[in-house]
Amino acid sequence: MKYLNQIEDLSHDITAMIELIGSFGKDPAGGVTRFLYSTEWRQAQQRLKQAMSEAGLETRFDAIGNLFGTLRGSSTASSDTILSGSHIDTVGNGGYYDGLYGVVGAFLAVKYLKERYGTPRRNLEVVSFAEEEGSRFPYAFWGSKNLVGTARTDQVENICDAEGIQFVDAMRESGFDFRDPSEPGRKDLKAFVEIHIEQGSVLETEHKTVGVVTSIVGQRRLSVKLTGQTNHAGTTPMGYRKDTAFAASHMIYEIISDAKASGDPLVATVGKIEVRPNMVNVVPGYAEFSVDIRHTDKILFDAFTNRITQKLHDLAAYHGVDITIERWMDEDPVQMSDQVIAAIETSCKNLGLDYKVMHSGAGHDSQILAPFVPTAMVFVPSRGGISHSPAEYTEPMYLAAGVKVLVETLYNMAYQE
Ligand code: HGY
Ligand code: MN
Ligand code: MN
Repeated sequence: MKYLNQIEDLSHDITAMIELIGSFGKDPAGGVTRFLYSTEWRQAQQRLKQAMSEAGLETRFDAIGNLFGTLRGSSTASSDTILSGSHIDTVGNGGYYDGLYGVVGAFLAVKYLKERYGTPRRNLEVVSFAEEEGSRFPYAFWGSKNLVGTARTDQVENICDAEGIQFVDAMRESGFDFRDPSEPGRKDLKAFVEIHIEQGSVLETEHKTVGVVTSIVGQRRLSVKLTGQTNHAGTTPMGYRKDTAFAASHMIYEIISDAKASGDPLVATVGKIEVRPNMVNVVPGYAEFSVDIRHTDKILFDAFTNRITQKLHDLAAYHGVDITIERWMDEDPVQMSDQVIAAIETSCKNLGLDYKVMHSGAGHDSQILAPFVPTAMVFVPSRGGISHSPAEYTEPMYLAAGVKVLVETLYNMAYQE
């Protein structure tokens, strides 16, 4: 579609909108924190809804707080919908672009197509998923899992955040509630395309403008809890201790050493550690740490997970501490749709963009939709490969390139025969 090259520079609109919506949750020290069902989360969703309404899209929230903006198609016979979007929530003190770029990019792409080409044949829909990160509560992909119908009430009805606020209370105080479990997942979705920052350094290193994502890593998150014996740091001989800090550090050393020995693309991360009572002169009787494990290959993914799980139990026995291991996230590696991958590659070629076909080391809503809806992703470079950090940044020209690929792809999917 040639008009794209005449379209005024998208990058100004994209950066302005990311700044506008991204300001909800802006941390004075830099970075952004916009957790599910927080005040800043509600403000961001409401401001997005207003912008989508002003652009003439039909807007609505679903039961749990996913926001949709729809451009109705002309062929009333076909209730086919082409969906694009990403998540509005962030990690703690994260960046401006993770998730929000995909929401803003989808909105601006549909807005441009409406202004330039009017009513599409099929419905075009923008989604701002309520939550993807699993940052506030120990549950990830709450938004996209409710869209496809795999989220379950029992998974969240007894969880709370670090302040002890119940998930259900936070949801209802935001004006949302569980969806009707008897309601089936959407059947009208014919494709989902998500644009997202790469959050790694491959595109920048290889000087590529765009990435076309063919698969998304499997991802597991464990919460390991150790119970030993709280005791006096001065009067408890070393041989008499049930020291959970020592046990945890031994376990963490073994996990990371095994991951290093396993080699790429396996990654394992211990991002959260807590000991109690966390006093300088007390042997800690309780320790808790997180483990985030990812791999593209299911067999090797399972082998590593099983191996370190056994090792954790063996080390707990060696240190004389009790252990519980809760696996609160468990997503297999997922292949994207060949049909949608091909559509995105065609768009890149039509636009003369230098692209790379690649896998994603980060998790995304696309991995939740892919088993139900033909899905693929478009990456744009992250400066220095940095993400989940206030230093997260992508040059405006790359932001624009990603949106142009999306405009071209959505045009071919929604306006053509
Ligand atoms: O953790 C991830 O991969 C994603 O950013 N939620
Ligand atoms: Mn993301
Ligand atoms: Mn993220």
